[in-house]
Amino acid sequence: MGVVNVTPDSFSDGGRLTCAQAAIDHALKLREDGADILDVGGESTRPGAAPVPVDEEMRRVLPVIEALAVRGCCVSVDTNKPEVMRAAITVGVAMVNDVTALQAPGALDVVAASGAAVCLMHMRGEPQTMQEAPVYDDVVEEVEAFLQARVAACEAAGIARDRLVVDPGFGFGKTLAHNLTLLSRLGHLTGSGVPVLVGMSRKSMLGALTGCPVDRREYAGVAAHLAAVARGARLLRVHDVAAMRDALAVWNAVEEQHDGT
Ligand code: HH2
Repeated sequence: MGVVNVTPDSFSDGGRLTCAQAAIDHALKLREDGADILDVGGESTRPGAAPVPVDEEMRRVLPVIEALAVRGCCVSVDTNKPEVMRAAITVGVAMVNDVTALQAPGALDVVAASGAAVCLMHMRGEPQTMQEAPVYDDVVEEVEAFLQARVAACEAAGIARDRLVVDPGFGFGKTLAHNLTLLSRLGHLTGSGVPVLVGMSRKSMLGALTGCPVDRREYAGVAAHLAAVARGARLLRVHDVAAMRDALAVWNAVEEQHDGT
């Protein structure tokens, strides 16, 4: 999954794709680089980010989604607003990627009434304050319990299990230690049968581990995402698609060769 942020303030690429044509060109390049899904977002969720009004978010994402869908791309919309979800589904998204796991009033119904897939992500708190002092008794158990509850809520609302993807939400109300615990024990989530998506691309956990600024975290991101694949992750949300594609080509070739000895 390639990241297409149509925002002025995203943490790693804000302001680079604020006009629709630049975002469309970038997304098409990501597809050429090997992305199977293009994730279009119009509101940053970085720690401290300011909320964006519905109209403005729609103005940012809808022309981009429509242009990509018309070209046959598989597009997801990164939003937590039911109004944006509904409009994005109308212009052709195949998936709703919601960092609040369809908890907004009406969100479950909007997705249930469509055929779209959905990514349910765990976040502790809200972007404005989520990194202040996140505390868990057992981060893996708590994230797993939350995601299971959201899967159950989706099923109860009529969204079949085979339309669901879950995501532990790296960096969303989590310290470096929480993120590393979740990554190292990702097998607890991938064992549930619902495909797991992970997104660590360029995030501060990689900066903390390497000392690299946000524009030099590509290698660290590849390593982190391969660690997730080794533990069963099925979808990777990344900015640097070409690097990830090459790493996966090598990884998959080795896995296919492996005869269990
Ligand atoms: N991370 C970000 C945004 N959306 N969605 C899912 N499912 N998982 C993630 O880990 C995730 C996400 C944050 O990254 P980015 O979009 O690059 O930054 P910003 O929120 O500042 O636009």
